[in-house]
Amino acid sequence: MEAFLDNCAKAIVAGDGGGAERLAGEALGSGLSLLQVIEEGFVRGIREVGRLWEEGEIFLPELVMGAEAMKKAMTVLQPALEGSDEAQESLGRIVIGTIEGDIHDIGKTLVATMLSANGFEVTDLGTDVPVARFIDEAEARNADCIAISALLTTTMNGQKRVIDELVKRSMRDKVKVMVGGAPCNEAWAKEIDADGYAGDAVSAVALAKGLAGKA
Ligand code: B1M
Repeated sequence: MEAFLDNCAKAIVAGDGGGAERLAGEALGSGLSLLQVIEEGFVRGIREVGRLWEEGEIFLPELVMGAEAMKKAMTVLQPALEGSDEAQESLGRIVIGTIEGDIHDIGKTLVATMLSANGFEVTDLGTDVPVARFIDEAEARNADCIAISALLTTTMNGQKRVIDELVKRSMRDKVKVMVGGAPCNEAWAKEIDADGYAGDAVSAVALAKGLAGKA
């Protein structure tokens, strides 16, 4: 198990898309927890890529290759995660996206997949989503919650702008707001008056259930 997870991480660090895809395929039929394979294998790898890049040990093309390998693995694993949905009663409607100016989507997509697999009706708006679009889509879909991902310190303030705009449109009491992404934390959520922060996909599901009163 340890060795398998190490190989998953190494494939991402090496930017080896073929290897990552193959290992993800092996994980499918192995009886291993797919979430564990993602978090302790592939995600560990992409975080290591980030660290190496930050420390100047690798360059942007290698960062991109690591991300591409990560996406290949997730493309294999995502349908299986979604497949854990057992046509349960909807726990609520969530509109999710990565805030404007930010194109990081791996974590956001994982959160969206897990929310959907756990019974929420999820509308994924993708990345680089303008503040107004979060609100327009939430209104159009009568969403219970807006979930905003931000991976950059330069874009996280957009999460606050969504909340400010909800207040301006007198919608704040109708829609919960949850935030997440690497630079965010509980203190930030409190500062911007969000309803909650989650640090990973599993706690995002727990938080969403709590906000929906279904914990
Ligand atoms: Co970028 N990048 N990147 N990047 N990148 C970071 C975020 C960075 C920390 C790297 C570093 O310096 N160590 C750094 C940000 C620094 C900062 O802001 N302080 C950075 C930078 C600077 C940049 C560029 C500016 C680089 C450049 O061009 N000079 C550029 C920005 C582009 C833009 O968005 N405008 C850029 C580009 C890229 C790539 C395109 C190469 C690629 C993204 C590919 C893609 O997403 N399609 C990329 C990657 C891969 C990373 C790192 C290495 C990994 C991100 C990732 O996918 N992690 C990242 C380093 C890091 O995060 N340590 C980095 C795996 C993922 C599963 O985790 O996204 O954290 P994460 O999601 C988690 C939790 O955060 C949480 O649950 C998820 C699952 O556990 N979560 C939520 C996430 N969203 C949530 C929402 C919720 C709840 C929980 O509710 C709403």
